[in-house]
Amino acid sequence: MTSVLFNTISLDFSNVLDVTQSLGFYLGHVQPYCQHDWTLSFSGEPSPGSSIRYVETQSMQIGASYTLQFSLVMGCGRDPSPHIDTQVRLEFSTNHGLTWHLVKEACLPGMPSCSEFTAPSVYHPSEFTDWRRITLPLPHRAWSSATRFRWIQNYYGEQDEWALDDIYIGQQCLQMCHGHGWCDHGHCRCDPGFSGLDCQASSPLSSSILSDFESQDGLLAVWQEVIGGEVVTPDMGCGVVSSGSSLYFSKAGLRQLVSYDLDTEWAEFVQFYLRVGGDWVQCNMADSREEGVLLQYSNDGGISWGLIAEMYFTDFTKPRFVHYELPQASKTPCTRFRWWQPLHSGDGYDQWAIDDVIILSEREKHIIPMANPTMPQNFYEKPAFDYPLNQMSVWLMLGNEGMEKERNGSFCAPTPSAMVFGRSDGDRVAVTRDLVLRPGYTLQFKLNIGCESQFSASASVLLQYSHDAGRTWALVKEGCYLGSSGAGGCEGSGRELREPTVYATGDYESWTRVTIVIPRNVAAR
Ligand SMILES: [Ca+2]
Ligand SMILES: [Ca+2]
Ligand SMILES: [Ca+2]
Repeated sequence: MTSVLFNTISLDFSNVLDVTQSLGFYLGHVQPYCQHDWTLSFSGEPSPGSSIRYVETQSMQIGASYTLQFSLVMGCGRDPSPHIDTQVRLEFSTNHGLTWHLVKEACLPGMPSCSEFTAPSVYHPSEFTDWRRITLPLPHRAWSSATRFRWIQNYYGEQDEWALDDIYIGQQCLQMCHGHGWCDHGHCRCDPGFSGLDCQASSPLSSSILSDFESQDGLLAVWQEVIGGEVVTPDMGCGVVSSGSSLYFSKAGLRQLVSYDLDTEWAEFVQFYLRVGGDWVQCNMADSREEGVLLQYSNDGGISWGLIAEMYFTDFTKPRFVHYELPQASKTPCTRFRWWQPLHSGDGYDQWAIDDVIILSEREKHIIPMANPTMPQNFYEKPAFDYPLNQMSVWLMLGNEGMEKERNGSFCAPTPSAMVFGRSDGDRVAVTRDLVLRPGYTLQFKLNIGCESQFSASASVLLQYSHDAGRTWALVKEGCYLGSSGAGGCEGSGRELREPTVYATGDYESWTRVTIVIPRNVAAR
């Protein structure tokens, strides 16, 4: 007796013989579907007495460095049936179909021993309104001399069609083509814009995001995927998150926001405003940890995701500004970011909203002309000290700026472009021109005092504001400590402990970024 040992399947469904040798399917048809010429598609009404439809592979020899890749579309533009679970599950069996397991198990916050947070290999129509490629490295559990795979839909109505195309199961390609190509018998066929043996970006990618979500048009110019969310005005959704409209996630199915791939080699941080739940009855509160929002990055086109931050839902019951330094591993020529809510209780539950997302690269220094300070909201980063002309438009007055000649350029060696205050013993000050500020604006700068680690409060730098053309000055933020009586400085419901905007030698011996949300009383005029 002889047996054919399958260890590679590669199908574009143009050859029916290949298909029938590799796959067995129930209620599926090899036919054109949703702009693809040949596919394996599942359509039609459920037949009486049968509630499932599926496709199953032959038994295959699967080992280390095997991969599974396919294209999936669900509904092809038609909305899924409400209130039934029409998801398609991708499973494997190593005992001839006796028992089946998900190829990828869910790994969510709160679950023990998760190395990274991932969605399971269960596909919801909201993510597959058009053809999408999925690439999965095959886990150790799936290795055997006789592994089968199946795609299965347990429940469906007439409109819950789906189709598969371009199935590949076999040896992995180099770096999984970085998630930007098809793996074809071990070789990458790169997507447009990517090239080389392992599909690197052919030309440099954009390196910044500034998104204020003021209109639905143009959203997809900045974001690759907005699933389960839409731009809403302040009187809808969860209310004002930062300013004006926000991106509000409330729908059934997947809820995620994914950026395009960015060149983040010189990016430093990501910041945004987030709210989970809201004050109005229609915007209700998440009630478990998995219903919070995760911020993740991917260096391989979305195949795997590393964590930047978990936004725990109870921390965001009010709109909150957050700022995260990017981890070193997320700084590559091709990195994307996603905000993902792993679980929620369905359409109209556990809503969240995001606003004013900024990812900024050193390569794209910007300056907000003071003549037109209402341009990009709350954005105010790194005046271009390289260009003296720009300085003049920012600063009304500089006192003792520069260094004495013999020490010039010697301040804290690695400062290619900075404003240095080192002349004389008199006041050393930088005063901006008048700015129109609104609540929610942020102020950011990098600071270095003395370039030494010895603490001293005797030569602190104060950050102050004036509402009366410079006659009187007050700290942008007063300190707020336990037991402090100065209640005026402790605004907000949280009455959280807070440092004043006073910066002392020793705390700022290396260049340190300071980010301040402009308090309401400072923004008001
Ligand atoms: Ca095809
Ligand atoms: Ca906005
Ligand atoms: Ca819930």
